[in-house]
Amino acid sequence: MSRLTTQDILNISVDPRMIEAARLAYPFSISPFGVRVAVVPVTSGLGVIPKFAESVREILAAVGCDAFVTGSSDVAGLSEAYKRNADIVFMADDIEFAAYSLNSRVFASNGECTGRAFAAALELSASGVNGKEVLVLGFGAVGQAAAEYLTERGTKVLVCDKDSTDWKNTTHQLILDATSERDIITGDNVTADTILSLPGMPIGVNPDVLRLCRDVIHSPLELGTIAMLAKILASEEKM
Ligand code: 2YC
Repeated sequence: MSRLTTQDILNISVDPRMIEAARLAYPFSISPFGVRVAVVPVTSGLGVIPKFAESVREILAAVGCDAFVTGSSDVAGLSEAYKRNADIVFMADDIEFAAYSLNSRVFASNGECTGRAFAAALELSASGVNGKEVLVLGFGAVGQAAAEYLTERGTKVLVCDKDSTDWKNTTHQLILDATSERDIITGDNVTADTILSLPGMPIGVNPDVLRLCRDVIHSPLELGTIAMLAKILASEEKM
């Protein structure tokens, strides 16, 4: 899991396609409006990333949540979240970025939610993936969740590791890059019909190659964060 920099999250923007993709990945009908969400800064390990907690708050507020960043960090921050009647707590250390419901035992992990949501966004952009082939690069938490979602949708999933060669000199219409490799996808891999879904950070494609493609799905924090909220709302709706 690559660590974001403040530079990566300076221009946070939420677009309706993200909510649609998150709802496809985790179907929910409850409105997020008024759901009280606390974002707790965590100082362990490499410490706080300036603007990280505020960016998560901004994203959740943009989808209608009543979101706040706790004044305290770490355990004191968690207690503050309880005292301020939060329904959900978002927090991240160097290993895990997760969301916990304070009303049920449901929790959401960023890796899984990011994988499913970027696969769902690819499905929306391609107007369906049933019976089509998708190249998934990288098989960590994000790649596995993406491959699982695409398989559920009847896709022929071709999972390749960043070092394997059998995809390097071939073009693909649908590619999901879940590695954190820079410039892993080249002009030899895309056509004007190619759609790229890029959950990996840093982005694995240089701008010249991006310009060759039909569509590019990339957001450093927004789509994964909204998908975590969707997973909790969807799970609690089923209860
Ligand atoms: O500011 C804080 O509270 C820090 N403890 C946050 C550390 C986040 C580290 N993780 C990442 O930068 C990202 C995750 C958002 C998803 C993958 N890597």
